[in-house]
Amino acid sequence: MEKFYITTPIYYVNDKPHLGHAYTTTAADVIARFNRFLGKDVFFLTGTDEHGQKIEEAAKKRGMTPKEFVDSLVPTFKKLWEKLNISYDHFIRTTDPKHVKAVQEIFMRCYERGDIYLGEYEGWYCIPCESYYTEKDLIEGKLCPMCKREVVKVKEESYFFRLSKYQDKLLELYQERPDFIAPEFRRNEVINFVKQGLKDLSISRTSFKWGIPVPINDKHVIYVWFDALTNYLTAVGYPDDTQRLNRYWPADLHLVGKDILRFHAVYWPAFLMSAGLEIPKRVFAHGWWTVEGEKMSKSKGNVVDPFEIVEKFGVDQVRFFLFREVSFGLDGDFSYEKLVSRINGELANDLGNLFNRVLSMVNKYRSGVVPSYKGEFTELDREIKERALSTLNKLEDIIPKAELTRALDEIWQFVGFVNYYIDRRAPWSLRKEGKEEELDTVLYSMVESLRFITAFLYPYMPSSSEKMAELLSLKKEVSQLRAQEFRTWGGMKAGVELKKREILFPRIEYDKETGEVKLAKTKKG
Ligand code: ME8
Repeated sequence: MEKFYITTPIYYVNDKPHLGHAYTTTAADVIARFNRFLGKDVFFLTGTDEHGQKIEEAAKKRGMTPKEFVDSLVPTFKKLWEKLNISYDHFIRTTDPKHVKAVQEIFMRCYERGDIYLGEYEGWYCIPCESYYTEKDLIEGKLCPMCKREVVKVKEESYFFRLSKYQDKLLELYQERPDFIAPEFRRNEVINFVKQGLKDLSISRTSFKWGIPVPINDKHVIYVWFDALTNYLTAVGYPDDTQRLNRYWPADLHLVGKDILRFHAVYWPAFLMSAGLEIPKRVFAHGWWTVEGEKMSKSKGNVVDPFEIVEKFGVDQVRFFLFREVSFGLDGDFSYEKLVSRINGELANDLGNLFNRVLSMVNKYRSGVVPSYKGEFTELDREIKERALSTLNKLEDIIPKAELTRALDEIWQFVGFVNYYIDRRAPWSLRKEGKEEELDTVLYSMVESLRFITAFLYPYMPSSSEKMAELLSLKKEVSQLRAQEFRTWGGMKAGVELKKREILFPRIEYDKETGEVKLAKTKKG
């Protein structure tokens, strides 16, 4: 069985999870679910990044040990993933003893290769971003170029990784494997960055203790990024479980936000080359969300709390919105109005109404029982069939590449086509004209199309898809549906009794002043 190993970043455990975190993880979930649907052996990893200076400082402020502090924070992430219906296979923590061992092992491999040496680091460091900067990177000589907070001067003994040695090898990698970094414009950014020249990277610190000790010198702890990136190896058995490692490594897809692409597409492959390990197949960087035109920030008080929006609007409504509203890969803007408009317009009207129409017509003309297919009568009968099958082919091509918005467009075109098919084939007219055989084919085609839509939407909206499957009386749970059941038209069994209609996506009203969400008075869909 083909494998598919997909990862999210491991999140900084002391940041309260916000929409941005939910975004990366939900995207990974969509891709993981789709790959399971394709019949692959999926391993989907997420977790928490728990070492570093800022955690040590935050724990101290609270009078806790760093370990007590991080232990108290992990459950919030796990709760959020449950709420968002995230089907991860493993949750890794960088404080896991196995991980500590893996990081020390890879450090030593690079060291033995001659790629790590002791020196002195003098420069600037942003504690919240855990990133090093040179003087010229800074804004106004003192602010971090990423988060715009004040940086601190660091001067200390440090181990360095010979990143400069890997400059040409990295450029070769990007040339030989054009798919390694996506989207394309991000790939170009990375190539330009590397062409400007790479400096050796400081990979250890001595001024604090909360980290993984350098095995040959316990005055030093390993730089959090060297530590964090290694999680992708730890989770698949590195260094001891070679069977598991050979099964899953290299990772098929690292999904990250644009801010951490450099770590994944430059530093990470260099570390792996040095350690003699294979390079992941692809790193995809998505864009960032702003909120009503502004950067999300605690000080502005506009951080979107994923727990709250899921509670108010529904998990699938939020999941759908994230990939429908903004082309995955680009930056986008969140607003409550846009969310409500997608829910009412596309979920309640386009999709919800489609289910209602089909169920009520099968109910009216065939007492709720799926008729048998009597062959094609018109060009449209052929077209609906072809479109269902070709949509699946397209999804198969684009979802594994993380083109989540394009894939949803394809699905929505099919939803639109099914609505169009019903309007044009007008079952009510066929009834009037006494064309009962033709009516059977049209009703069957409508129901069979819903079966395809249920499967197509499963990765994006798993619990709604489950409800759709119940309405269609599909025997299997949606998570057990497999692409091979959708290779030919006709999987829906004749004689099956459909369930009564149910409102899949209620229309809602949102009061901007109070933040209250109500069901809309005129219910459609
Ligand atoms: O970077 N819009 O963790 P992190 C979209 N621990 N995505 C956003 C966002 C926004 N406004 N804000 C943040 C780390 N993100 C490291 C990772 S991996 C070996 C170590 C995304 O908790 C961001 O792009 O800061 C990134 O993918 C994830 O949230 C980062 O989370």
